[in-house]
This record gives sequence, structure tokens and C-alpha cells, in this order.
Amino acid sequence: MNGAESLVRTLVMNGVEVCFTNPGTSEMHFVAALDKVEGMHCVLGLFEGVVTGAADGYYRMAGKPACTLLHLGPGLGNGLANLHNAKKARSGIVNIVGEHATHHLKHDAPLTADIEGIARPMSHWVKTAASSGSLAADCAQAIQKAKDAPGHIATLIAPADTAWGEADAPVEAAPAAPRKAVAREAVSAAARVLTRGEPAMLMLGGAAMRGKALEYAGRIAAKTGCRLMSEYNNARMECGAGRVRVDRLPYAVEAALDALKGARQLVLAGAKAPVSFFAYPGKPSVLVPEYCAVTRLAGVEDDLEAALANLADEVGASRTPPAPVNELRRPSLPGGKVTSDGIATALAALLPDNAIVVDESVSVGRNFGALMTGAPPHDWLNVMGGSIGWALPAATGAALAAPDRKVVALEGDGSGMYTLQALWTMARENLDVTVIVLANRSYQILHGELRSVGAGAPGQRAKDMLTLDRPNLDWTLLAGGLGVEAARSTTLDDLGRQFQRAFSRRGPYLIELVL
Ligand SMILES: Cc1ncc(C[n+]2csc(CCOP(=O)(O)OP(=O)(O)O)c2C)c(N)n1
Repeated sequence: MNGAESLVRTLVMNGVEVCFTNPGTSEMHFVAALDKVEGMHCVLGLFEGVVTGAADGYYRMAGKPACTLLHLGPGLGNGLANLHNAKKARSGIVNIVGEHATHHLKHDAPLTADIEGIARPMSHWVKTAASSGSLAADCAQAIQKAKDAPGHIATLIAPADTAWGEADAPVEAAPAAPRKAVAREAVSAAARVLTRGEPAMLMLGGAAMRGKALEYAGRIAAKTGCRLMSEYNNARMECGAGRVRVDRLPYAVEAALDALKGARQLVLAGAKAPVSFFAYPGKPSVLVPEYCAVTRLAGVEDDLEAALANLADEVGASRTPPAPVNELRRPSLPGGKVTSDGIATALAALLPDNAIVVDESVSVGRNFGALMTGAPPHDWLNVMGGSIGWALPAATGAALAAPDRKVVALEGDGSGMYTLQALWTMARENLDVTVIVLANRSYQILHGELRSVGAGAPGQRAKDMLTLDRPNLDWTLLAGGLGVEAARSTTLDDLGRQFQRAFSRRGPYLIELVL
């Protein structure tokens, strides 16, 4: 077999089942090998930001890496923003990036670039394969690195001659590193401060936001009286009925300071000590009050479930029923003018069981989560690196990872325009995604940010840099052109009807909600 085939067989042998790709000439042998070898679902993205964002969404729901296949430095470069988001989310991805054949590099042909240099900031591990004979072993190492808990970005650069040259056999990856165990002393220290009788908060992040870890956090809160709070953004949190309720730290500095006010003890479990998203003149970067002590129970890379189980044990909460737990309480369908609260209420009224909500609702959706606690159980995914243009690709990947679950993408119109090509992939793969585009025809959040940084009142030129009108984007035409059926809603009554239509069918559907 050739190197390309040894690489594809190595991926499949080690459980990598989906390849998100946008290939070129230097990857043609990989395309041929993917054609020949059974076991890989190959998904074309029409922009590399779709490819990498989909791999992020896939990892979050599948819990294992997909691979990408990208075209040299520029292809990888196009995918970097969503690799940045994936890295912050601690998603595991195996990037395979094509490169000129080794003997061709010295000629400085047009696509020649410093691929390692482009890869490094958004990767945890980078390697350029040296020969076709060692490509499979390099790939096995990349897979292991990507799977090291909780998830890493591994980028393997494969010169064309390593693909077309001779190779022996696929290689089995070494076992990935498990999550790190949390020391007994860290658990005891957290137990001490939570049982001191002072106002305390347990701040959760990463894997502490789901499964047994979340349940233990609920037991600890019920027993000790501490408040539960999560970071503003979370890679994947379990929400809705039957789940322990955790308040999200607000985005705005004043609101975040308010939420943390009064806490004397802050215990971190998978979360960082809270800082503001941006710096603003005269406002603090660190949001923890100066009278509040911070105790780190566990980092995002640690075994959060075991840490919280041990903490529950230590505070005597192992058998305490978790609280607060959300009850199933669907609101009735709202009507009338479109409001932010109305959108969340309509969604809570109709959201299918076990849906996956992919949230890039930016300014419109600040309060969505709080209004949806009574909806049936669902997973909620946030963009983790603040780089917009993530949700449509991530929804694509999530839908491929969980084909039996409805995916609902809440998408700002500004954010959506970065990677709207994802709609075409949703159509081609017939993915069960309902996209709601929040069409305020504006970079609305930036109007507030302009004020918050003290840049003064906007003149016409500034306004023109923050608005999306003249012309208005027509999302029904855009979606239609990419093969996705779409409709426009201008009232909550109609939004309810559109949700009913979208949720009673399978396949992609887009609602342009005019705000
Ligand atoms: C890659 C990238 N470019 C630019 C920004 C700056 N930015 C943050 S939010 C935003 C506008 C978002 O607009 P939209 O999705 O319509 O949400 P809205 O502000 O209207 O709620 C921009 C341009 C960013 N975060 N990431």
C-alpha cells in the first residue's frame, strides 16, 4: 500500500470515523485512499472554517476526534479561527494537512508556506511526516495526542511524497492519557471552605457541567448551601428538566460583578477564576471580589467527576438529593411582537426531547438559558474562543455525531455570514438541524461595546461599520441557494408555527427571524 492508504487505515483502525475535508492537488492520494478504504464518512465543507468548526461540534457530541483533511498552509489558515474555538473547548481533532512533495519545496511554488508556523498557535501538537514508511506511525501518534484527555488539536503535515510512496501497514495508537486525578488535599481544602458557614460558590466548567459530575455538584450545593455557577461559555452543558440548575456567569462586567457579590469562598471545578471577556477603561479584569478567597479543586483537564464525587463524600453529601433540579414546565406559546424572551419561551414550549442547542445568539440570547430551564432535557453548546462563525459548522458536526437527536442552531445574522457554506453541507448530508437566524441586520453587540469602552457616540461612518443593512441579507434566498428550505418569521405567532413545522420533520430547515 502507499502512505496515504496506511494513513487512512490507521485512522479507521483507531476509531476515527468521520473526515471533514476541503482537499486540493497535494491531497489527491488521500482522497483516492479514502475512496478505497471502507469505514470513513467523508464530509465536504465548502470553506475550511466549516471543516474545523464541524470537527469541534463532532467531538463535543461524539466524545472522540474526527479528522480533517486540509489543503496546505492557506487551507489550514482558513480553518484557524474555528480551530482556535476548538482548542479553547478542549475538543480533540486530528488535522491532516497536505504539503508539497519534499523535493518540490525548494522551488517556492505558489502554495508553498510555513505550514508548521501556521499550525502551531492553534495546535497542541504539530509534526511534518518525514517519509511514506513512517506516515502511519506519525498518524497513530497524532490520534493518541488528540485523544489525550480532555482533548487536543493534533496537526500532522503530510508532504505529497509521503502519500504516494511505499508503506507497510496501519499502526495502532498507544492509549491516550486519562484525565489527571485530583489530590486528596485539594478535595479536603475545598471541603473545608465550603463547610465554614461563609457564603460560598462552586464554579463549574468543562466536564463538570454534565453527567455524574453535575449531579455531585448538586448534592454538594444541597448539603453545604453553596451557590452553583458556571463560566459564561461552556463547551457542552446538560440543561433542562431533571438536570441540576447552574446559573451562568453573565457576560457584562457589571452583571458579572453583581452575580459574584457577597461570595466569600469561591471553589473552582473545571472553571478558571472569572475574568471579563474584554478590558474596559475603569473596570476590573478580575471579577472575583477582593474579599473572596479562591480555592482550586480541579482544572478542566482533571478528573472532575472523581473530584466532585470525593468532595461530595468529604462534605457528607454522597446521599443528599441534588438541588436545585429543574422541573419539566413547558410555557405556553407566546404571540405578538418578537422579543428576546419571547423567542426563548417559544423554544422552551416546543423544543424536542434531548435536543442539542448550538448557541451563537450573541446579544439576542443573553437570557435564553435562564428562560429554558423548564424545557425537556437538552445539551447546550457555546462558542468557546469568542471567534464568531462557529455555530453553523458546529451544528453540522454535532448532527453527524448524534444523528438521532434534533439540533437547533441559534445564530446571529452577523455570525452566520462567516460560515454560511455549512448550510450546503447540512443539505448534502440531510442533517437534522433547525437553524434560527436572529436577523437584527446589525452587529448589535458592538453598539453596546462601543459605549462600554468609552469610544463615544457613533457617527454615520461608525454606524455603517456595525450594521448589516443596505442591502438587507435575505436568508431565505441564501439558504435556498445552498439547498436548505427556509421561511421568514416576523412575529412570535409565526415563529411558533415555524418551530412546529421544523420540529415535526427531519432534515435541515432555516427560519429567518426578523427582529
Ligand atoms: C472572527 C471574529 N471577527 C469579529 C468578531 C467581533 N464581533 C463580535 S460579535 C460581532 C457581531 C455579531 O453579530 P451578530 O451575530 O449579528 O450578533 P448581534 O451582535 O447582532 O447580537 C463581531 C463582528 C469576533 N468575535 N470574531
